[in-house]
Amino acid sequence: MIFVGCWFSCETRLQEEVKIYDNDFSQSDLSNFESGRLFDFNGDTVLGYFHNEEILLNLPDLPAHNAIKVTIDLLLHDSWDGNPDNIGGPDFWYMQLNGQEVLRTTFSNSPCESTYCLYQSYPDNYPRFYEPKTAAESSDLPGRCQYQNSLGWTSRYQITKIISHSASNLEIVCGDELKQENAADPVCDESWSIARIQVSTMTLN
Ligand SMILES: [Ca+2]
Ligand SMILES: [Ca+2]
Repeated sequence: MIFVGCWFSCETRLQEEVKIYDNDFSQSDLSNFESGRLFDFNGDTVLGYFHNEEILLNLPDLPAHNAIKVTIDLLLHDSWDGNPDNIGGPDFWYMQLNGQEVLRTTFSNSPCESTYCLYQSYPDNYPRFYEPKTAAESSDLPGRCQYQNSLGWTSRYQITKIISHSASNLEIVCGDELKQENAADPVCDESWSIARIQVSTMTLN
């Protein structure tokens, strides 16, 4: 038995974990997606890109379980502005598991100096104030469109959520509310994609 920390209580222990889904899109497999599309980013096939859009992944026929773990490798392209409430933001990204919002946050790819910094809420829910790219797994990737020839304009995050869950199906929704009223082409200004989704069912006691 493996001790899994204090997500539910400090006595909670993991009895079983079953990987039920693992898709890095290298096989162009979109079979469980209600809608979706793929593109090539920096040499890898990824799910995307999106701007003011939602994706929905439906996983039926799950084995018996009482918790679920979802891990998403998220790519944030170009000039995400984080928290500021103005013509450029806030730039929200969210995740829902069977209708329950488990993350609603903002991201920022902005430069950060003492005189200028657009803060983000991740790794917490909005509104909190962290420096741009806090908790990013990598932040030296090229942008997708506006800054496609510059490194440092796509950041990659690995986001893991564990929730209490026992239904026989799981519906994963990810989406954004991006705002860039002063851009001629807002989709080029900021967008996101997903490099990998992993899902495990868990039995905790
Ligand atoms: Ca922007
Ligand atoms: Ca924006």
